[in-house]
Amino acid sequence: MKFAHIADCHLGSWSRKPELQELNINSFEYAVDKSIQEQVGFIIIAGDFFDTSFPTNTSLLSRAFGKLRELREKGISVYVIPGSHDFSASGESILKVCEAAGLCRNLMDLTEFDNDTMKLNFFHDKEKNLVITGMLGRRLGLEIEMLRKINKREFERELGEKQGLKIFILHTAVTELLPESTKGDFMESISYKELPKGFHYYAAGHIHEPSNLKDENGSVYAYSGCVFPDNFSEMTSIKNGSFIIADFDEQTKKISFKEEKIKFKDVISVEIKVEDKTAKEVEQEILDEIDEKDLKDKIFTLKVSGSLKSGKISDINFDAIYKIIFDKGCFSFLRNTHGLSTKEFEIQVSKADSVENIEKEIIENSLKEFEQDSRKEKSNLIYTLLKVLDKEKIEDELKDDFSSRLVNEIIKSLELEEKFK
Ligand SMILES: [Mn+2]
Repeated sequence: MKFAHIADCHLGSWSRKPELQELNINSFEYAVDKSIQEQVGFIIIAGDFFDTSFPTNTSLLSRAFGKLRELREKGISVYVIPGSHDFSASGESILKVCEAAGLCRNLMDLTEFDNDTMKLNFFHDKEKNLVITGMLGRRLGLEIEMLRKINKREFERELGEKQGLKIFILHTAVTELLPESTKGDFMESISYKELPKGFHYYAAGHIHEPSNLKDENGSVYAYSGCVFPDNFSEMTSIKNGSFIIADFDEQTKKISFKEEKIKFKDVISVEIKVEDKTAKEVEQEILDEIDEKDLKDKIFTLKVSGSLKSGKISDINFDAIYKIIFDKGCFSFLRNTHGLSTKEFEIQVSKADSVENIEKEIIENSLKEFEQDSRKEKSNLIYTLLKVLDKEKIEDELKDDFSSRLVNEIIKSLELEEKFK
């Protein structure tokens, strides 16, 4: 039985870069087409299928749904779990809509969780001789606590009684599979050794770089990688997307798999450190770098960081730089100057490279004066509220409906149901 393992599609991401948003969805379509070609029996999407729990871009949605429909018509099942991005505390999300339309099976409902206990049920696809379950991803790695609450002995016993290909889907950071680039960053993670045993394949999402390991029983733990880099730093480090085609041998009960690259464009990256240079010198250095490069049809990333000796950041003529880049036929240009400051105006410029990291920095700084114990509690509260209040009103949704949806999500997220009965 062949199957595809896809994760972190983040459909709807790159909303300010339409050409990259298009490549992002192309990448997902490519992964599906390739899976059909490979005659897989089913496809796993291990979280962050969409970039938000309620995407509103209808052309994007119809393309995504169109692909899912194609799969259904070919008898290829799709199993999904929500990830940290398309998770919603109320369970209301686009994935629910997909499932109701019969386009995928959202395994989130296999989880029975309250604060003390955690029970995970199995889904049995008899036709495909498949036993599958999954644990959704939540923000800040909150799902790790849930994973640790599974009664493993009971769960493994139940699993042992079942026949067929056994798969566990997760959207969480596995310690042994963290990429080099995240070492040193604080990231909640769980060792693969702590996960319930007995599955043939652990289909993981959340870490966008592909990696895998095999344990002593031959079980495979794998990140398929994202289908397309999701931000500036991933564009410079990961550069292209990937997914996995796996094959389960019914006789030997062994899994073999190969990583499929998804690449439509080359990425060229330049990084300039400006220490002890004037704005004009930096501008010239950028121009010299560009001059040497063949940017035709490429994605070009430019990172400028450090503190200028003299001159203002605005003295660097980025308009002229843009023009030259696009005259060279560049497909998409990404610039990162967050780490650039000037000695003339010492402004605190965040070195964080994503909105999430900037939020994190601000929150951590503001919590410094609190005791260690209450800090964790307060930061959980802030992140929960941030996540819920991040929602936007859906087109045509009435104001009242929107606000009551928000209030309900807050009550649910903060577990205040008792008080608002
Ligand atoms: Mn992701």
